Amino acid sequence: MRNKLWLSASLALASLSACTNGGIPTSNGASGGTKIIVNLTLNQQQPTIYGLSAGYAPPVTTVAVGSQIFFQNTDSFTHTATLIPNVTQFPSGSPFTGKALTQSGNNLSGGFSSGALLAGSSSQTISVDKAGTYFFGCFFHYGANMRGVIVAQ
Ligand SMILES: [Cu+2]
Repeated sequence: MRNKLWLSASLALASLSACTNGGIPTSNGASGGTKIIVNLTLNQQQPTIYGLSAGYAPPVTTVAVGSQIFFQNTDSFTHTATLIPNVTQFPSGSPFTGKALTQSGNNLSGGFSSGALLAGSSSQTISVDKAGTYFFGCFFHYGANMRGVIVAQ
């Protein structure tokens, strides 16, 4: 029951956000830039120099300042890709609040969340605006090490 209610809410959110993103398409891979695949089924946990990572491919994405990225959920589950601000390593417990479920932000330095990304859908386009190491993760599966890193240089 609770799950069903939640699913309806997230579907409503997803359709809302699809209409409010400055005309940039938000579904089916139409977003621009370097694609980070979101799939906890296929991308098994692996070590990185930043710690264990699962669910994102690649687990560490290196991109140039001035370019763009986006996330595409190819899984059959809902995920998020949400920045963990102001950290130099992955926090041990989940750093996220319910705000992660709403799409927000369009650059790395200002913070972002894909919002609840339904199966098959893509995030907004995110500008790589400032060099740095950016940690992010999934609201739903942080405890399963669904985490990744973007290195902007
Ligand atoms: Cu997830």
